[in-house]
Amino acid sequence: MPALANSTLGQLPAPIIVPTYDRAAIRPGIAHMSVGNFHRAHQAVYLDRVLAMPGNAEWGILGIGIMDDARERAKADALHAQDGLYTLTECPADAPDTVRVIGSIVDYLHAPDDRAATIRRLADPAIRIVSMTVTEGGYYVDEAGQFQLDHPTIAEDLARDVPHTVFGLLTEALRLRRDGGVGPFTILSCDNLPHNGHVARTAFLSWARARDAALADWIAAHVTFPCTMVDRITPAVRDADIARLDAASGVDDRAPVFCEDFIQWVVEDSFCAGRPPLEAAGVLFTKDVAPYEQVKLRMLNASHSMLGLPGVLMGYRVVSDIMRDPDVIELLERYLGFDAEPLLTAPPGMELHEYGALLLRRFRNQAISDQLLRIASDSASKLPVFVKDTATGTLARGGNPVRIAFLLACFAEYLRGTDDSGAAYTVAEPHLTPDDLALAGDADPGRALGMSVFAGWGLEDHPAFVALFVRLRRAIRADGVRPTLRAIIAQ
Ligand code: CS2
Repeated sequence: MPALANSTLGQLPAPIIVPTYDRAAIRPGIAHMSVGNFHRAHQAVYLDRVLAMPGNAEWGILGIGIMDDARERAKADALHAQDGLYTLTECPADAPDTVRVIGSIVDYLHAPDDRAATIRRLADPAIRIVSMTVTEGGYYVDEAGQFQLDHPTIAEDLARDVPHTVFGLLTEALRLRRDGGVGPFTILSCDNLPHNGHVARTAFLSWARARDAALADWIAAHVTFPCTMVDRITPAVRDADIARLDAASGVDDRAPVFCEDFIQWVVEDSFCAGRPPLEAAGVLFTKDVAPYEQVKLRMLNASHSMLGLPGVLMGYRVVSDIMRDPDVIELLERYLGFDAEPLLTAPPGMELHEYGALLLRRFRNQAISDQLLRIASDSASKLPVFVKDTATGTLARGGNPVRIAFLLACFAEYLRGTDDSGAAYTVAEPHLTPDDLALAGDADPGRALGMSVFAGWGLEDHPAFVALFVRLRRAIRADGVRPTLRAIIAQ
């Protein structure tokens, strides 16, 4: 098997699609902070398409790893060894997989190796956009829309000469750019958050203001923060997946990615230092991203939580398996049709019921085995983003809150770390505090609604909802998720 690198691109097995552009001529114009699998299956694909069109050589990607851990180190080593190349296996539901080598990441820095050098690199005038995928919980903006300056991670970072967080790295790079007369770059959030550009603006301006008010003023006046809606289901890649993907492709790739064939990116057209012609690569530019992101977060991502949290407790581990369960399909259809859709306004050209049907087809795709534990992970950050507005909206309009109460009850039970058959799984909840976990484990099942994840939901103002939540948690504990689900399904 050829090891993937620039020098072996010509020797790869025939069906593999390889970059046709001259990678040596490509220069980074976009820096991407935190190069996860999602970025590599999504934004990097759009840029790969842009680079294949003539005249766009200044829009390559400089990947930047920010986490100081062994996984990020290994990723940096793999991408360096492979000249930034990797295979992406796209898996349609009803056609053979396609393997393509993505060439848009032309350089990669592991920031913890030398953060001052990373900041200097971000001050290079050639970098005109800095995009980021740092997860829902990575913005440190609380339920009231305030940046958490007193969070230990942020407070420590503000005290450092050379900061570690994405906020500090970019702020210090913007200082160098201002002082050097270079001008700003656009900061482009690609995380699943409503108004992600506004959230990013709050986070960056708050960090900068706490560091240097004059610099914050300059950033506020010059940097733009477009909102985006991003979508492509991209499972986690475990060691067994690497072996499987490499055996199927015939390429020795240390960092392969796989995903569904669906892809969507809706972007607010507000770039302060230019942008690539992404519309020619399939990106939709619009003035108002909000309706697209609301629909995606409250339908797709919330449905995912609706599969992940009950599913893990029922013993399922992959989406394609749970999508064969008629009880779960009914739960999902009712959630979408009766809970989520009535509160949404479809963006132009979109019909909500069709969108919901397409989601179910995407989830049913047997060619990707997306992990329910991936989806369930960090639910403390995800539920406020994916489910809160549907919950508060349903309660406000006097709708039936039973499916939402069931989901929240499953979340509280999921935190115990064993499923209904007693099998243990790993609970990955980096944003829950020991106090939160104590509330979840309290003998009184209702106290779980006091966890920080539910701050600002106003659930305590709805005693009937609290009573329903308590009843469902007791039922799950006594009988398990399946009988509890069957009992509520017709309600
Ligand atoms: C998932 C998302 O992590 C999650 O909870 O819902 O990663 C989802 O797969 C993507 O947003 C799809 O675009």
